[in-house]
Amino acid sequence: MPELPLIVGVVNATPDSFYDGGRHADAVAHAESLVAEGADWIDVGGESTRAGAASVDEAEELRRVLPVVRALAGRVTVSIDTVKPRVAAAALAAGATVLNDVSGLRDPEMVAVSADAAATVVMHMRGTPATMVTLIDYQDLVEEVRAALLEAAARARSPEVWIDPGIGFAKTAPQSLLLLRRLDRLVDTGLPVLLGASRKSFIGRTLGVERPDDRLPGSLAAALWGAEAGVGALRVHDVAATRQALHLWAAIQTAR
Ligand code: HH2
Repeated sequence: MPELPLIVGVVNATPDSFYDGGRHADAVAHAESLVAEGADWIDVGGESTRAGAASVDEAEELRRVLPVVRALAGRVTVSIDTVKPRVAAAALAAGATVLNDVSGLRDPEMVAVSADAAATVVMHMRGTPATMVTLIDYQDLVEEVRAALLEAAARARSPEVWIDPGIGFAKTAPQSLLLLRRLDRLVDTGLPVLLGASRKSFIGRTLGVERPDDRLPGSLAAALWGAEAGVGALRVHDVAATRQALHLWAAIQTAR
């Protein structure tokens, strides 16, 4: 069997995430169900990164994420999706082992916290979720994203570092498509690549599918594309469906 990318189940303990905000009143139960569906890794976040999302204070973010981290720690890989060093530190102390920083270790305090993680995911973004929609002028998108990710990865102090193109973060829909087409330029760094395309707006803009609820087919296409390109992990909302798609992709490759 070809090596399958890890499936990272998204758990947003938030009321306002673009797809699942407020959908799962009990974030621990939702995380448990994603583990039961076969997630290899759970990514827990307590603050939405969607453009224009309200910011959340540290105490509230911790109140949202820590119960999920504690419930899963030791059973499955748990990452903490935050840009706040103190939230990251507390989640790592509570049993998360991976730091997922969508701002790509721009904060020196976060760099220090990464020393306490077994692995760090550095994602590419420009500005902040509040400003990123205007920061979309690139001379050479693919090479600039690659260079920025290598710089961010070099700052990490954890033994393992993942890079992530940050689909939809300071990128238009055509730019997100181009980054997907050129995933080879991230895979060829030799660093493991994490891809988060699940239910994102580039699918909606490309295909005219307005509601995130209706974007599962496009999400599965992006996941399989990523698998084919050699990414190491797929960050998805739909674990069972992604797993089925990946397993069929793998079965076809070994058919004889
Ligand atoms: N995407 C989102 C959040 N965190 N982290 C990484 N490493 N890669 C991603 O692509 C990524 C991420 C946005 O998706 P979601 O968590 O579903 O929504 P929201 O930020 O609104 O909570």
